[in-house]
Amino acid sequence: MQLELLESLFDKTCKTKNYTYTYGTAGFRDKAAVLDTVMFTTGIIASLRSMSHQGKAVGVMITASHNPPMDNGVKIIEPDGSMLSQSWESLATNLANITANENFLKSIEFIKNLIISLNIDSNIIPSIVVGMDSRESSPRLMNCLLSTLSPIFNAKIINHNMLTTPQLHFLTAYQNENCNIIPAEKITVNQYDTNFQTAFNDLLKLYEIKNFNNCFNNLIVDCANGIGAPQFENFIKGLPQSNLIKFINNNYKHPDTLNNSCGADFVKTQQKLPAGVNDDPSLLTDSNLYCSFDGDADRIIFYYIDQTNKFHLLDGDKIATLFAKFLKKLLLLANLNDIKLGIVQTAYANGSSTTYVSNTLNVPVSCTKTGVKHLHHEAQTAYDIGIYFEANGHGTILFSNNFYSKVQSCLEITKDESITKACKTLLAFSKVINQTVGDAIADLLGVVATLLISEMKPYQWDQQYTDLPNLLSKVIVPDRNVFKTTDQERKLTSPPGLQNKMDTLINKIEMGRAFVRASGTEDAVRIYCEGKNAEDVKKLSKDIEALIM
Ligand code: 16G
Ligand code: ZN
Repeated sequence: MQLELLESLFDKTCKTKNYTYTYGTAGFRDKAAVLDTVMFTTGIIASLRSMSHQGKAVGVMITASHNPPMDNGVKIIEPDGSMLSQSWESLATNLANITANENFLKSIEFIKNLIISLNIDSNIIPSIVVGMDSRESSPRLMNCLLSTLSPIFNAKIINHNMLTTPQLHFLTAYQNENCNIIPAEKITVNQYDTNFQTAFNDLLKLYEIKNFNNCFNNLIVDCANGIGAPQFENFIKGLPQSNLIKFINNNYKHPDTLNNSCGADFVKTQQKLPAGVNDDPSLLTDSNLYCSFDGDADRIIFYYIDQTNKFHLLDGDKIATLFAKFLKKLLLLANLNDIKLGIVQTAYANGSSTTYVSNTLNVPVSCTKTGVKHLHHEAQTAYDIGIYFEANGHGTILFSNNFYSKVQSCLEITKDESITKACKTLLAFSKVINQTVGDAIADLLGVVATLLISEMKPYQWDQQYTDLPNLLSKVIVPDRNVFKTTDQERKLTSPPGLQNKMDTLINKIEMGRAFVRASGTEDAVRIYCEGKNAEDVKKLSKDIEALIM
């Protein structure tokens, strides 16, 4: 390693000193102004990660998702498109904090030890795929990230510039899967687009669907003024009926408006329409379907208004149950009863959805901690078709090798037309879904295809079950780290005695349920409450807040 060169790059780039970084629920996230040092070290960690995978491409995405415009963040993507392995999260954190708080030689010592302890061959050339969202700070932080890659590691860099987080996950995996056929520099977002456009169009062809008006007049897409806007505007050029799609909050060239009174997080937590819908009265009708992306388009939630203009949310729980009902029916039609279908949720899932999945759909349901990596892992290990969604709209479906081989062999054997069609639908549907990570664009295609094939309007989708009244709030406390949980974040173990006091309050209300957890992306503690009666829920939430503050 050229130590002098590394030291001069370090001096030039790492202006933030005496600062503690934490790898949160989904990477490092903070005020953009303090991220220079951690971007520099993340470039180094990504290179080492690629070298430890024999030079396979590793992705690095610069984004802070639904956070406000002045924040930013970074996360590393494994060669198969999944999120960074947890053992490397702590390595990334340690290097960032040594670099920010100790002298340069300590960072070098850490890097050298890492190379030795992980048996990394220093001759391997790393391959890094990078991308960023539309924030104002992203290009500056990209320079910090890239600073060591060529000079120190001689890395092969594919820079996709601005794209959505799930596009980068997909393209990282795609580059590795096709490394013997397609040169890395020929891979662009076009491959992503063509892949999902073709999958969607093939699925609709199976049912000869040409017209979307059975389900909705217009599909209104709120892009949170983020990177999803240009990417999806371009994407729909390859879709039928694209004239029915109308955009709002697509002002990505004004990054100060990002996530401001719009986007998936706003609509889900406020339970109301985003800014922009009301500007044009023609957009507001009960025959439209609406959806909101978040700032980097890895989440989506849907909604509609009824004839009295009342807002109805179709969140991640509703997306999961829509998919589960549809896929279960196909499995039954094809007699594929030994393919294990299941849903993975978090504690935030509405109690009604969990009851509906278990009692009405008769589909097994698991609960994990918040954060895609936990849900993804459970969906992958527990089921052949693992549907995972957080209530906030982050999720996807994973299809196992066992799924593909069973459906393929059924297709080869059967002479029955309806079984053939069910098998073809299952295979075609699995291609519409981005199996590397939750993806607003792919999930949108999945939802629209399901509604069209099932001939369902938004209000009929909503009729599956009725959400229990619920409230999510956040409080700022002196030290959120004292809030420790167990049982997939459903119970507190610390501060001592708090859970017992909460239980007394929860038991007082009908169908009461509540939990408290420290946020992994913000300096705050979140309180979730639900119950049969909205007034009770409000009171419960206030009472728990009072206990905490
Ligand atoms: C991140 C997570 C999201 C989770 C949220 C919780 C990923 C890719 N994203 O955005 O899944 O719901 O954090 O935030 O894992 P919180 O810890 O602040 O409540
Ligand atoms: Zn996001």
